[in-house]
Amino acid sequence: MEKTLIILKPDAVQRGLIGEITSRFEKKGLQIVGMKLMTIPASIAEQHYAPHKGKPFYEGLVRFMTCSPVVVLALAGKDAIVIARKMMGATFGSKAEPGTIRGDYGVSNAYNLIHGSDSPEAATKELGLFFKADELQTWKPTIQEWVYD
Ligand code: DGI
Repeated sequence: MEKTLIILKPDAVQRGLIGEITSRFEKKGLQIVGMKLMTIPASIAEQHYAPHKGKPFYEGLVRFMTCSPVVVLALAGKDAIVIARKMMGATFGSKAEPGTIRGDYGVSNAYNLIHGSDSPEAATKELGLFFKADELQTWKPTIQEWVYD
Protein backbone atom coordinates (compact mmCIF):
# COMPACT_ATOMS: atom_id res chain seq x y z
CA MET A 1 0.00 0.00 0.00
CA GLU A 2 1.24 3.45 -0.97
CA LYS A 3 1.09 6.35 1.49
CA THR A 4 0.51 10.04 0.76
CA LEU A 5 0.53 13.25 2.77
CA ILE A 6 -2.54 15.46 2.61
CA ILE A 7 -2.85 18.88 4.21
CA LEU A 8 -6.26 20.47 4.71
CA LYS A 9 -5.03 24.04 4.47
CA PRO A 10 -5.99 26.93 6.80
CA ASP A 11 -8.90 27.96 4.54
CA ALA A 12 -10.38 24.44 4.66
CA VAL A 13 -10.24 24.42 8.46
CA GLN A 14 -11.58 27.98 8.81
CA ARG A 15 -14.46 27.19 6.43
CA GLY A 16 -15.53 24.09 8.34
CA LEU A 17 -14.65 21.69 5.53
CA ILE A 18 -12.51 19.20 7.50
CA GLY A 19 -15.29 16.63 7.71
CA GLU A 20 -16.54 16.92 4.14
CA ILE A 21 -13.11 16.66 2.56
CA THR A 22 -11.89 13.87 4.84
CA SER A 23 -15.11 11.97 4.23
CA ARG A 24 -14.49 11.94 0.48
CA PHE A 25 -11.19 10.13 1.00
CA GLU A 26 -12.73 7.66 3.45
CA LYS A 27 -15.60 6.87 1.08
CA LYS A 28 -13.21 6.41 -1.84
CA GLY A 29 -11.39 3.72 0.13
CA LEU A 30 -8.22 5.55 1.09
CA GLN A 31 -7.36 4.59 4.64
CA ILE A 32 -6.49 7.18 7.29
CA VAL A 33 -3.27 6.06 8.96
CA GLY A 34 -2.34 9.43 10.52
CA MET A 35 -4.32 12.55 11.38
CA LYS A 36 -3.70 15.67 13.47
CA LEU A 37 -4.62 19.32 13.87
CA MET A 38 -1.56 21.53 14.04
CA THR A 39 -0.21 24.99 13.31
CA ILE A 40 2.66 24.51 10.91
CA PRO A 41 5.95 26.04 12.14
CA ALA A 42 7.52 28.39 9.55
CA SER A 43 10.62 26.17 9.30
CA ILE A 44 8.48 23.15 8.30
CA ALA A 45 6.43 25.17 5.79
CA GLU A 46 9.67 26.44 4.24
CA GLN A 47 11.05 22.92 3.88
CA HIS A 48 7.75 21.62 2.57
CA TYR A 49 7.56 24.27 -0.15
CA ALA A 50 11.34 24.45 -0.79
CA PRO A 51 10.85 23.54 -4.49
CA HIS A 52 8.96 26.85 -4.90
CA LYS A 53 11.56 29.02 -3.13
CA GLY A 54 12.29 32.13 -5.18
CA LYS A 55 8.93 32.16 -6.98
CA PRO A 56 6.83 35.32 -6.55
CA PHE A 57 4.14 33.54 -4.53
CA TYR A 58 6.51 31.63 -2.19
CA GLU A 59 6.57 34.02 0.77
CA GLY A 60 2.81 34.57 0.70
CA LEU A 61 2.33 30.81 0.49
CA VAL A 62 4.46 30.20 3.60
CA ARG A 63 2.59 32.99 5.46
CA PHE A 64 -0.77 31.49 4.47
CA MET A 65 0.18 27.94 5.48
CA THR A 66 1.37 29.06 8.93
CA CYS A 67 -1.34 31.63 9.78
CA SER A 68 -3.94 29.28 11.26
CA PRO A 69 -4.29 25.55 12.02
CA VAL A 70 -4.30 22.85 9.37
CA VAL A 71 -5.21 19.17 9.45
CA VAL A 72 -2.54 16.79 8.22
CA LEU A 73 -3.59 13.37 7.03
CA ALA A 74 -1.54 10.34 6.09
CA LEU A 75 -3.60 8.25 3.68
CA ALA A 76 -2.80 4.73 2.55
CA GLY A 77 -4.09 2.77 -0.40
CA LYS A 78 -3.24 1.29 -3.77
CA ASP A 79 -2.09 4.22 -5.96
CA ALA A 80 -3.02 6.59 -3.12
CA ILE A 81 -0.84 9.43 -4.47
CA VAL A 82 -2.38 9.60 -7.94
CA ILE A 83 -5.91 8.95 -6.69
CA ALA A 84 -5.72 11.72 -4.08
CA ARG A 85 -4.29 14.17 -6.64
CA LYS A 86 -7.16 13.39 -9.04
CA MET A 87 -9.68 13.90 -6.26
CA MET A 88 -8.10 17.28 -5.39
CA GLY A 89 -8.37 18.66 -8.93
CA ALA A 90 -6.25 21.27 -10.70
CA THR A 91 -4.16 23.65 -8.57
CA PHE A 92 -6.32 26.73 -8.98
CA GLY A 93 -9.90 26.65 -7.71
CA SER A 94 -10.97 28.77 -10.68
CA LYS A 95 -9.75 26.06 -13.10
CA ALA A 96 -10.48 22.87 -11.14
CA GLU A 97 -13.19 20.62 -12.57
CA PRO A 98 -16.51 20.25 -10.78
CA GLY A 99 -16.52 16.96 -8.91
CA THR A 100 -13.05 17.55 -7.53
CA ILE A 101 -12.40 18.99 -4.07
CA ARG A 102 -10.93 22.24 -5.37
CA GLY A 103 -13.54 22.40 -8.12
CA ASP A 104 -16.48 21.93 -5.76
CA TYR A 105 -15.46 24.10 -2.82
CA GLY A 106 -13.43 27.06 -4.03
CA VAL A 107 -12.61 29.66 -6.68
CA SER A 108 -9.37 31.05 -5.27
CA ASN A 109 -5.92 30.37 -6.67
CA ALA A 110 -3.90 30.90 -3.49
CA TYR A 111 -6.52 29.59 -1.03
CA ASN A 112 -6.98 26.23 -2.70
CA LEU A 113 -7.96 24.17 0.34
CA ILE A 114 -5.71 21.16 0.07
CA HIS A 115 -2.22 19.84 -0.53
CA GLY A 116 -1.39 16.32 -1.69
CA SER A 117 2.03 14.80 -2.37
CA ASP A 118 2.72 14.66 -6.10
CA SER A 119 5.21 11.74 -6.26
CA PRO A 120 6.45 8.83 -4.14
CA GLU A 121 9.64 10.79 -3.36
CA ALA A 122 7.63 13.84 -2.24
CA ALA A 123 5.32 11.64 -0.15
CA THR A 124 8.24 10.07 1.72
CA LYS A 125 9.80 13.48 2.39
CA GLU A 126 6.51 15.14 3.40
CA LEU A 127 5.28 12.29 5.62
CA GLY A 128 8.63 12.53 7.45
CA LEU A 129 8.24 16.29 7.84
CA PHE A 130 4.77 16.16 9.36
CA PHE A 131 4.54 12.82 11.21
CA LYS A 132 6.79 11.02 13.68
CA ALA A 133 6.97 7.27 13.03
CA ASP A 134 4.84 6.49 16.11
CA GLU A 135 2.08 8.85 14.92
CA LEU A 136 1.32 6.56 11.97
CA GLN A 137 -0.94 3.59 12.65
CA THR A 138 -0.99 0.22 10.97
CA TRP A 139 -4.50 -1.20 11.02
CA LYS A 140 -6.66 -3.41 8.82
CA PRO A 141 -10.09 -2.01 7.95
CA THR A 142 -12.65 -4.80 8.18
CA ILE A 143 -14.15 -3.65 4.86
CA GLN A 144 -10.78 -3.99 3.05
CA GLU A 145 -11.78 -7.08 1.10
CA TRP A 146 -14.81 -5.21 -0.29
CA VAL A 147 -12.68 -2.22 -1.36
CA TYR A 148 -9.91 -4.06 -3.25
CA ASP A 149 -10.38 -7.05 -5.54
O1 DGI B 1 0.65 20.63 -6.02
P1 DGI B 1 -0.29 21.82 -6.12
O2 DGI B 1 -0.68 22.37 -4.77
O3 DGI B 1 -1.49 21.55 -6.98
O4 DGI B 1 0.50 22.98 -6.88
P2 DGI B 1 2.02 23.47 -6.87
O5 DGI B 1 2.93 22.46 -6.21
O6 DGI B 1 2.37 23.91 -8.26
O7 DGI B 1 1.98 24.80 -5.98
C1 DGI B 1 1.96 24.74 -4.57
C2 DGI B 1 0.99 25.77 -4.05
O8 DGI B 1 1.49 27.07 -4.36
C3 DGI B 1 -0.39 25.73 -4.70
O9 DGI B 1 -1.24 24.83 -4.05
C4 DGI B 1 -0.85 27.16 -4.57
C5 DGI B 1 0.42 27.95 -4.65
N1 DGI B 1 0.64 28.49 -6.01
C6 DGI B 1 1.14 27.86 -7.09
N2 DGI B 1 1.22 28.67 -8.15
C7 DGI B 1 0.77 29.86 -7.71
C8 DGI B 1 0.40 29.75 -6.35
N3 DGI B 1 -0.09 30.77 -5.62
C9 DGI B 1 -0.23 31.95 -6.24
N4 DGI B 1 -0.71 32.97 -5.52
N5 DGI B 1 0.10 32.13 -7.55
C10 DGI B 1 0.61 31.13 -8.34
O10 DGI B 1 0.91 31.30 -9.52
